[in-house]
Amino acid sequence: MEAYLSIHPEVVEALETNRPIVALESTIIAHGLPYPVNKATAYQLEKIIREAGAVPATIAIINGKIKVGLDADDLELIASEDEPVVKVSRRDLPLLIARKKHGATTVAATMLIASWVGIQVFVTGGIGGVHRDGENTLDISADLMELARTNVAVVCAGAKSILDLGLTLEYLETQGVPVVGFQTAEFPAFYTSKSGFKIDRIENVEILAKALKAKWDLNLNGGVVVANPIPPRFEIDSEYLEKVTIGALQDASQQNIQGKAVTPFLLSRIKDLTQGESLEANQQLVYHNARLGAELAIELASL
Ligand code: PSU
Ligand code: MN
Repeated sequence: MEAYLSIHPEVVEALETNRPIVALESTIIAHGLPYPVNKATAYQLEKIIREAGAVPATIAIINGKIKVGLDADDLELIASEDEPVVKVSRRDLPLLIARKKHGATTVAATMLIASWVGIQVFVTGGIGGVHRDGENTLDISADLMELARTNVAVVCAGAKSILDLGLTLEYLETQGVPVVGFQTAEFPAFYTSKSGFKIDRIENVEILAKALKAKWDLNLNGGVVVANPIPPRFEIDSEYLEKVTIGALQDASQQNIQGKAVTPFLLSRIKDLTQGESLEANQQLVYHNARLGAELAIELASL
């Protein structure tokens, strides 16, 4: 295992001294946001986590090496469009490592790597899920299977309504994955706090940390979805979003987009169709998640 990993000294020290650590994914940087906004966002996320008293650990693959905690050169490489950076989920890890390529890790791959090094809290924007028409296409993100088996709490703003949120929640229920709303009883839908789907409301980080401890003490393996709604002032109108989403889905089907290209295609189309309006919302919701993730990591470290 060690031969494949390169852990940043700051993260090594935090692990050894049981300081709170928050993992961050890199697909959101490489494939979720455009350059140079993505780089600025990545730095800002790390800054927020540090200021809150935790240590950030952004995860990516550089020249086939799994890196936990990136330096400035790594971040530049992942963010810039000059070199190919492959979207890496669980199944893509072996080939990418063998070929010594660069990769940006999805929620699934980031969770997996975080768990290998002992990081329990991971902050992202939104998780993948069951796509619309997923009952026919079987397009179900590997993020959901990873949540079923890997012991990491994923702080997110729910999942985007490009997905079928009802089927996504059903799948997570079947797999025994707790989905909790942070101070909300409604599953948030990324750009909006509204989806119409009810989830368990959790009132504060103390209860959340205790619930995670209980889950893992009892060997109830798997993750927890901590759904943290976008702050109201940054929300996008949900009717408008639905219109844009339908347009993006039609484009994807006309252009016969398949496999792991589907999610990045839809995200990029929505960004274009909203003329960038979604960008600010996207950044703000991840920052909001970073604050909660740091608080949670601090609480967990104190138990
Ligand atoms: N959802 C978003 N933004 C993203 C992603 C999902 O709102 O950037 C990324 C995450 O990295 C997630 C991945 O793990 O897309 C899911 O891809 P797929 O549907 O191919 O599993
Ligand atoms: Mn898919």
